Amino acid sequence: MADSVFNHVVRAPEDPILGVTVAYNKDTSPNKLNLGVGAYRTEEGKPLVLSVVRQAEQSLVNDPSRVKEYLPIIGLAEFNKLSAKLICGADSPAIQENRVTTVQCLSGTGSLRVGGEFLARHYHERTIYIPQPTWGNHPKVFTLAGLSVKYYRYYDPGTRGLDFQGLLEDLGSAPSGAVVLLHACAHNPTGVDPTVEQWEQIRQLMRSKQLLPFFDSAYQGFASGSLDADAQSVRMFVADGGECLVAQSYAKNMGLYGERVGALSIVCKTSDVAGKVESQLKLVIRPMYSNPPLHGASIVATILRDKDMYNEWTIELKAMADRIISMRHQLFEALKTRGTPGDWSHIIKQIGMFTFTGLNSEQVAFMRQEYHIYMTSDGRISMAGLSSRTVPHLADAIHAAVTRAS
Ligand code: KET
Repeated sequence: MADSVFNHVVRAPEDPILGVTVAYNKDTSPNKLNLGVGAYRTEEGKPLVLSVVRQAEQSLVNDPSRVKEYLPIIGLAEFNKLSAKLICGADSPAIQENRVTTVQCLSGTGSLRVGGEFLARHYHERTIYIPQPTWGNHPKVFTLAGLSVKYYRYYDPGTRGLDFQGLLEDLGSAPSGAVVLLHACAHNPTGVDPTVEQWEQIRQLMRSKQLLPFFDSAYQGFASGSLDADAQSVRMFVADGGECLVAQSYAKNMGLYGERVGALSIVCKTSDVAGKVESQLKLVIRPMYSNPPLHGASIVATILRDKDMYNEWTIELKAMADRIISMRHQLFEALKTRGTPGDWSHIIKQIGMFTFTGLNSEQVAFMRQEYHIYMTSDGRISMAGLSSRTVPHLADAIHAAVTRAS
């Protein structure tokens, strides 16, 4: 209507990641393939609900004592406790000393946002350094939380590896006290993680400069297949007695994407400080969404508290991680067989859900146009969306893009 009070509103572009799914859904080709969003698919190309999750849901449904009351502002207490243990380690002194406050949030994104707003209100340094490149939502989340975003060098396109020197230089010249966002494992989008030795150097540098670590742990278990191994970076920083923040997501590792279940933990120096921090986190959360949803956190708590279910989860998680690794090998071999120009060994070297292919935005557009293959414009493909059946199609498309469209 011409006289709408919203006439001046301009149409916003689609989200760079979730918008890929919107475009994919509109495509009518039977061969279309969505490698955009990081969401696990089975060999049959179907979304997967873990069998241990089904089991947990069944037991929740069958329990007549369960009600739908509001959770407290900080969520389900048992879920929070178990989440802190999952990331810090069951025998973590920080947990035993009551120095960790954990609040249930709306998955990884909500945890980052709540942590960001807490820092903007109560921390003396408002600058957060995030890696270049990083998950596309990071700069937006932290800017809207009230922090000022700067980048540190992370990835070297030349070597398709870590720009470790650049990282050390940029963190070394950051102002004392600045917040630093670190991907706990399976860096998105590059699939490139520091080695344990490099983590140790990062830790020493950050502690010597009082830089405050804010870990984003969205892929625990997805990198190596082991929950403990993938938490090692975080645990190194917790073990030194210093303070840090951790945002956890159960979207990928428990397949709970749409349930929006995650946690923010803030590791403090003393339990007194942790208690005060928690009281302020409530003031961040209450006016934002009041309190978090019950169902997803109940599933997670059911699984984490039960030894058998927990073990079953680790087996299913390892199977997902292994299938992704096998996709890496199949794609690498398929390109080798086709004699596709270039070195594609990064496909098997990179870690986690994604391959950062090195394809440019024209090549990505070409593959969408001609092959109905959807990925983000930076050339990131979700290996979890691939299957043995679709690898040849993708390899054909990459081969054509590299040999014709460049
Ligand atoms: N951190 C990272 C690094 C990340 O990749 C995601 C999601 C999140 C946090 C947030 O996930 P949540 O669902 O809020 O727990 N990444 C995938 C999905 C998305 O963009 O929302 C992706 O990169 O495809």
